[in-house]
Amino acid sequence: MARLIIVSNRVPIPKSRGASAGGLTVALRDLLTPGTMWFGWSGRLSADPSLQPSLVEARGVTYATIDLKADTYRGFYVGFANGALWPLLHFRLGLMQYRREDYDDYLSVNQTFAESLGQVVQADDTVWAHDYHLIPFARMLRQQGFHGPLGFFLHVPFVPPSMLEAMPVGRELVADLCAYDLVGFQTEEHARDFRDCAQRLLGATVKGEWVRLNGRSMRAFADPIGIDAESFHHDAERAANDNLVKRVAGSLAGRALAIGVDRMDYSKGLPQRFEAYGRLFERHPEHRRRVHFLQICPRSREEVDEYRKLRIELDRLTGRINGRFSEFDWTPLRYSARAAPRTTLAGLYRIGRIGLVTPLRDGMNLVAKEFIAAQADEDPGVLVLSQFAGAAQELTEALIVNPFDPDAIADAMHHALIMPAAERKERHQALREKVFRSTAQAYCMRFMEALLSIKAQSVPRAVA
Ligand code: GDG
Repeated sequence: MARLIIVSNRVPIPKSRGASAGGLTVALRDLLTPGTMWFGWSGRLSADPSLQPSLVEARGVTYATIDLKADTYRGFYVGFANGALWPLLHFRLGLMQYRREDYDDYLSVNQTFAESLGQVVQADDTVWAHDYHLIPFARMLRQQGFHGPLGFFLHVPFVPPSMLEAMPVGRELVADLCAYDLVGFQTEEHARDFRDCAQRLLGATVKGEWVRLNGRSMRAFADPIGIDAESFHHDAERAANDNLVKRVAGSLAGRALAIGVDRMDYSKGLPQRFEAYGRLFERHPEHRRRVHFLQICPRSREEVDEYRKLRIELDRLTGRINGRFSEFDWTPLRYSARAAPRTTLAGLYRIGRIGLVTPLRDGMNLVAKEFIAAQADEDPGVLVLSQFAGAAQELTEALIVNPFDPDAIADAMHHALIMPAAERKERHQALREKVFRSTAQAYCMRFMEALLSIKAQSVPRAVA
């Protein structure tokens, strides 16, 4: 029977019935029908791991995982994927730390994935791999003899040729992406940048969304990811009874809440956002004592030096802002490195008068969409959104800001705080419609349709 096999670095094996699902599981939920397989790393390291995946079944879905070797994993994950690729793809060349041995480990883990999946994949399966950890995977799975449809979705941005050239193995990465049949990007800009790289760096022929290289064609298209807006909206409504949400609402004592929710990552523009919040009180002192900013930023990737440095920087900035503006009965900035339960998060967005989403660069940014979905239609909050989040391509009725300009963010916060209810509702109505239309389900369906329609065409496929 034809199966879909999803491949990602980590595999979200459901732990218990009530456990809350992670990002990718929520996005792909509609595809997790009985018979589907999800393949990837178990999260365990061992000295001599087996290539034979261990299988766990939950609700008809098979979760197939393998262990990895500790030193190879470090080079793959900490070294190449997050020490070189992540900064590159977020336009941070200065943070890119490329080492040949890390790239070798990256290739080696991809090879292990391909060989292991090669043991269980069947000729009529369809394979969909996710994210920057798995760029060479298609080429290697092909070498295992798999000829079925092979798709890939890049959750993070892509870069233009002039930037990709700084990566010593940039050409190899683009060529490896071309080994997929279909590559999805969050925005048209990212898809175009990839096609430009294929053309400029490899001499590929590009026609529309099709790229032809060495006699074979693949398609690179935009497929913006979404959320399950309906259920998130209901979660937010129900969360009015959540104890933590009630406590936070009570603690505001009538002040407006500005809320930010981000993994603690340097791409999210957190220092600039904190700086901007201080500027708000300098430029618009009438808001002193009238607003609280709550930033939730669970720690992330602390094995990578740059993330540890960010934490120290945020601690320092929080101290500085609170030291400068606090009064005995008002602390302007609350910042927590602990993760909040998902329902609590939904409830907190809902009581937010401002949603602050100001990444310096972001594939999409689901927080922007969650903030919109959580709002009460009759009294909605205002989204302040970075022009460099993929979400800004769709959510044009938000207050769009340049995240490198703290004064601009401060002015947008001021604008949001004084915005008349009629304008808030009008903007919200337009945003809500988009978030409820461009859902996770729509994202999955678009991708699967595109992938399966490529399969239906003859091989080799012509561009002309
Ligand atoms: C990558 C791309 C792209 C955050 N804090 C808590 C928490 N979260 C949840 C949010 C949201 C998710 O994590 C973060 O998603 P983002 O899209 O904002 O960002 P990345 O993690 O960087 O994701 C990004 C995404 O992939 C999908 O393609 O949009 O551009 O970088 O859902 O709500 N969830 C809970 N507690 C927290 O404290 N429960």
